[in-house]
Amino acid sequence: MKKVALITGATSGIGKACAWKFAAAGYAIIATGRRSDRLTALEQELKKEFHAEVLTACFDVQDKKAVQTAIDAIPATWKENIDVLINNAGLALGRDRFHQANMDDWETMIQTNVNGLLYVSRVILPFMIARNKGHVINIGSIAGKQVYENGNVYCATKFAVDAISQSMRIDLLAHHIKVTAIHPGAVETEFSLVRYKGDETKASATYEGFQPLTGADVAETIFYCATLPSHVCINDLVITCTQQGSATHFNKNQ
Ligand code: NDP
Ligand code: 8X3
Repeated sequence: MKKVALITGATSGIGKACAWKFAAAGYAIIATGRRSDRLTALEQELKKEFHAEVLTACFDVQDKKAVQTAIDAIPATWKENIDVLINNAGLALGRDRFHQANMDDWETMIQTNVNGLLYVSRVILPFMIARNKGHVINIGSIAGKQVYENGNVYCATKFAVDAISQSMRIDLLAHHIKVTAIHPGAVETEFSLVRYKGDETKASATYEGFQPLTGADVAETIFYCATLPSHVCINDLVITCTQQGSATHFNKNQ
């Protein structure tokens, strides 16, 4: 069987760009997300464009049972041969002062960005361990390296992704499984539209005055990490656009 990549959050942004990048390189793709119409469209695109082998699995990473059921339903020849797991599904909701933030938003971010990543990894890793190989690529954020004003719980979830990635790497060392954490700065995707709950003005203002990364830029980097020789593992990688110097410093166009 071809190399297999399972990508969570493949319906948009960085995850979708990864599906295109890995499919173009001949990987078989397991694409997941909650929006089934988008998964179907992606499957059709990748088959048409690259004659790719594609499976889709529609589930909410927040739901432990749904994760298990969806992965149980993946044919054994696919799930037993996953080479790369890209834990990408995630979101920010709101950008409010700590004492004014919506606690449901907090719960959704923790449940998705932390628990979802844990659930998917916990179910997939035994297959990698059985083969004594594999690569887990966790999508953190520059917000998991430096906190910023009103970033509170989103930043905390991404700090957690950083810690989980470090810990996973140690626990999986004996099983020859690579763990890479990728921490992007600003990437223009649907991320801000989700964060600002459909407010297009606020979402597009996020990227004003500089040229942000695209999902494809990040996918290129992920692909690079995934295709290094078997004895080489990028542990931790922060990627920003050239006009971003930290979580909060930008060299904006005058
Ligand atoms: P998008 O909003 O474009 O994509 C997010 C993806 O996550 C979608 O495919 C969405 O699919 C999926 N997703 C969200 N919630 C769930 C859920 N509960 N269950 C399953 N899938 C879910 O944003 P990005 O591509 O930018 O974000 C991808 C990752 O990159 C996230 O983890 C984000 O935190 C991180 N990141 C983004 C940055 C940015 O500036 N854009 C910078 C740093 C990190 P669906 O809605 O169909 O379920
Ligand atoms: C997304 C980047 O800076 O909006 O993780 O948190 S940021």
